[in-house]
Parts: sequence; C-alpha cells; structure tokens
Amino acid sequence: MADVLLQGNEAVAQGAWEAGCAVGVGYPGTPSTETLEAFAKLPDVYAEWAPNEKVALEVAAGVSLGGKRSLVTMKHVGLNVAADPLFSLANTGVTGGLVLLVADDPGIFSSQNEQDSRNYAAAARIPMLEPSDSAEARTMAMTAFDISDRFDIPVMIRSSVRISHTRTPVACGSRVEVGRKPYVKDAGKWVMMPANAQRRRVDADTREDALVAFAEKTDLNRIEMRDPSMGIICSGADYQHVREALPRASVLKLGVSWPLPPEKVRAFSGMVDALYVVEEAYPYFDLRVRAMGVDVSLPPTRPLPRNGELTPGIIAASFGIEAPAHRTSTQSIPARPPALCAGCPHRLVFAELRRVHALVTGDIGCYTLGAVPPLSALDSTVDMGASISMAHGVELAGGGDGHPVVAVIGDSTFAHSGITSLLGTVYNQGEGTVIILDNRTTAMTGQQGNPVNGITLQHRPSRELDLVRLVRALGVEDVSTIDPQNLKAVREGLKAAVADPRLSVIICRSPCRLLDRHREPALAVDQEVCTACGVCVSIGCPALGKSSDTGKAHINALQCIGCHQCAQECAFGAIIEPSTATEEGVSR
Ligand SMILES: Cc1ncc(C[n+]2csc(CCOP(=O)(O)OP(=O)(O)O)c2C)c(N)n1
Repeated sequence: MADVLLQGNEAVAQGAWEAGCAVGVGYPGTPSTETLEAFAKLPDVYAEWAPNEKVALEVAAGVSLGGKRSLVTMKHVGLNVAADPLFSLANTGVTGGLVLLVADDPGIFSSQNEQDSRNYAAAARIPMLEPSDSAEARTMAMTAFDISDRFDIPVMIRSSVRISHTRTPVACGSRVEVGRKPYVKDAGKWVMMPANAQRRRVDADTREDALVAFAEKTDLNRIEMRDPSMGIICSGADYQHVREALPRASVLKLGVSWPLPPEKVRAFSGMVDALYVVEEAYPYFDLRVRAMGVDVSLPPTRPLPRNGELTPGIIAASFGIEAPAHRTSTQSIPARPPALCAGCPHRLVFAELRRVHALVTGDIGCYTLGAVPPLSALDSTVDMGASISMAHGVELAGGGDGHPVVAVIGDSTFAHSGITSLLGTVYNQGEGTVIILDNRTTAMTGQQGNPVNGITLQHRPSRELDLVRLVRALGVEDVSTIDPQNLKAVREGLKAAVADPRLSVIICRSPCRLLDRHREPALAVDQEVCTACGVCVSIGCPALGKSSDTGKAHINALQCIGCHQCAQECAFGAIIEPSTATEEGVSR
C-alpha cells in the first residue's frame, strides 16, 4: 500500500485500528484531539467523547474488563483528571488491551501549564512509548496493544505538539480482527480492595522486572553509532531535533521512556567519550540516567533551557554549533494578540462583568480570552471546573471586598467538572453568581459535541442535557436563561443577580458564531455621529478599531459579521446598517 501523509495523532488512530482496537474514548484537548476524531471515522469501531478524562479512562477500563481492546486519548492536563483510575489500573492490569494516548504541550502553546507525562508513567509504573514521527506513532500504537496484552498492563503513548501535528509518511496496513476475550469472573484482579490490591502490588514488582528486560531487548530503544566522541540520549520530537542539529552525534533513541533499560544505557555510555541527555523541559531521563551511576555531561557552550520546547537551533547553540540556517528568520512578524472572534457570544458578558467591577473566577475555554485587554474581566483561570469552587473559596475568605463575586464557566467545562463544584457550593450554602456560557459546543478545541448539546462524536442519537433542570435539581433556586447577544438582557440579568447575595445561576445561551459561519452584512460607523467616546472599541471586537487621527471608531468590513454587539453599546446610534448610511458620513 502506498505511503500516506498522516499527523502523529492520525497515525496513532490508524495503528490502534490496525491492532483491532474496538472502542475509542477520550476528552478533547490540544494537541491530542485529532486522535479520537480520526479513529471515529475508521470502519467497524465505536468512539465517543466522555464528559471528562477520568470518565474516559474508566469507560476504557470497562471495555477492557469486557474483553475488548480500547484506546483512550487526552492532553497532558487531562491525565491529572484521569490519574485516579490510572494508578489503580496499573494494579488491576487489563483483560482486553488498553492504550492511552497522552499529548504533552512543552512550551505551553495551548494549555494552562507545562507537564511531562513521562513522570506519570514512572509514578504509576505503566509502560510508556514515545514515537518520533507518524510512522512510529502507527507501529508503536500496535506494539502498545501487544505489550498491554503480554504484560497485563495499560500502556501509554506519549506524544507532543510536534509529533501530534506534523504530517510524515506512513505505510498503512489492514486491520487484524482481535476476538473478544471471554468473560471470566476474577475479583482478585479487578476488585481493588486492600487484600487484592496488596497482592496485585507485589505482582507489579515482578511485572516491572519483566518490562525492564523487555526494554533492554526491544529495538524500540536503539543505539545509532556515528561519531563516538559525542553520545546523546533522547526520545520523541527531540530525536528529530538532535539529528538535525547534531547529525554526526551517536544517539541512544529511547522509544520506551518507562521503564528505562539500564544495561543499554550503560553500554551506550561506554561506547562514547561524552554522554549528554537532550530532553525538553524538566529533567526526566537525566535524573534517571544519573541515578544509574552513569555520568552525564553538560552541553559544552550552555545548558539546555529548563522549560519550553527545544528546536534544532537551541540544541545547536548549546553545543556551540551554528544553528541550521533555515531556522533563523530575520523577518519580524506583526504581533497578533488573541481575541474573542467577531460576534462571539461571550463578549458582552465580559464587557458587563467589567462594568459591574466583578471579581470573576474564570475557567478554561475560549472565554479565558475575557482576561485579555481591553476586556480584562477575569481574575483567575486555574484548571477545568475551578471557577465555581474558587468563587466559593473567595466567599469563604470574606468575599470580593465590595466586588460582586461571579464564576464564569463554559458548557463543556461545566459538564467536565463544574457540576460537582456547583454541588459543593449548594451543599455548603455558598453564595454568589455563576454564569454558564452555553455556546452549544466545545469551541476552544475545535467544536466537539458535549453532553450539554447532546451531539455525539459519531453522530449517534443522544439527548441534550436540560441545564435548567439539572441546576435546579442540584438545589439552585434562582436559575435564568438569557440571550448573551442581547446587551439589555445581559445587563439586567447580571444586575439582578449581583444585587442578591443568594446563589444564582445565569445560563447564557447562544451558539458559537463559527458553528454555522453565518454572517450578516457588515455594519458601518457614521463618522458624523461618532463622538470618539471609545465605548464600542472597549468590547474588544477584532473588527473594530479607532482612527489614529480622529479617535473615531471604524469597522473592518472583512471581519465584521454584522452581530450588532457594538451597535448596542453605542449610546449615540453611530453604528448603523450600511444601507442607512450617507455616502460621506460612513467609514467602515
Ligand atoms: C483537564 C483538561 N482537559 C482538556 C483541556 C482542553 N480544553 C481547554 S478548554 C476546553 C473546553 C472548552 O469548552 P467550553 O467550556 O464549552 O468553552 P468554549 O471554548 O466553548 O467557550 C477543553 C476541552 C484542558 N485545558 N484541561
């Protein structure tokens, strides 16, 4: 079969499919999202989005208990959410093979933090494979299922932005049909009460020994001897960067990042004059290789950075070598600060929160952009679901010093982990206002369906969550639904909610404007009427700007989608439909 260009994410999906994986389940998160989306399109598989990563891993555990192979996908922070079942599954092991794709974000391009999932593999003692391109992503997905079956353990595949999103050639194969393993009741394996868990814990030691023996032998860990004066230990995307920056260096490429092969590491160290570790962010191999009693040298010119993504240029500079020419750009690119899209239904909510000087505990989603100027309306964003629990905590600390306390959370995030936070606030008689921004999608990660809108990954029948009934059932008496594109409704709804200290929930429901990409004719500014007060510009629409000489507003007709948010903000009626504008007075 001819090679095809696949992203690393798509290649993991392809490999899982070829390995006979029957069920895929995950929660979206950059850079992992395309893995499950690609898997869902392959024939003869079932795939679903779970409300969060913990649920996803537990569903996969059930598939495994039921005797079939499953693939779970998430981003690195999702692994924190799934950590509870992860650590226990290292004890239970599997019945049907279970593979977990976790995609890291070194450099924090689209996350709330930088984490290295290899530390989870080591802490949970779950084998981890690290592909360096899409072809390896495919074969490692297949190998991961074999290891899972053979060693009775879930297996993780760690990717990172460059591997997940880079397209490289892959030779795809056909699917192997793996039959369902018959059901056998085995409480000693699957019921993790202390007596059973203690026995399985001892088995985990024996398994670790067997996995180390595997890591020593497998050609996933390979020594590439070139110039013996310099030996580099690396994995994943760093392997490609090392090959580009230091093409003559000898390399120990670790495809298995847990457990490590101490004999192979020592052998490699004996074959080279100086041994280096090249890895992104916080040391992982470095600490473990040193703990084996092997000397690790520091790069001769300067240490590698302790955070962020590596590039061939950074590696070359550390080793005192001129950076590969095509990596240095002399062109400066204009800054393009992130902003809510034109017509985004979140915008007016943040403009009004700023107006009432609220202390706003935010959450994770497109609406995190409510934190950036000119809206600057958020006080915190920590992790998914934290908005509501943190608002409760602020109240416990004495409130917002005169500022009303408001939690803001998106629909997908509310389903992910906001429900339990709200339950905690109700249970403990908390106060304040919660705004659920229901834009009918998980917009930030590329518009996945979620339980609030009832759209499923493979477009199977589902049911939309009735948010009002759910919130009432949790015990909130004051629940209202408003259209966030209507400024008056947002203003009055918020005013009433913050005036009353009792807990209230406002559901702001209006679809993300990118869902159907519908646009109305662009609006225009009547320059005769505009007073240059700047109110319209302060809502931060990318289609609106201010003239540098007159200070008056103008609209970029290419970006404006005619949502009328700015027109509602203008007290002078200067923002108008183009058809009502006079030729000379109008500036777009
Ligand atoms: C634990 C965790 N899982 C996944 C993500 C990736 N992620 C960022 S925001 C988001 C959901 C956003 O959807 P929603 O709350 O509906 O807000 P919207 O973007 O639609 O405004 C997800 C899944 C994350 N940051 N953290």
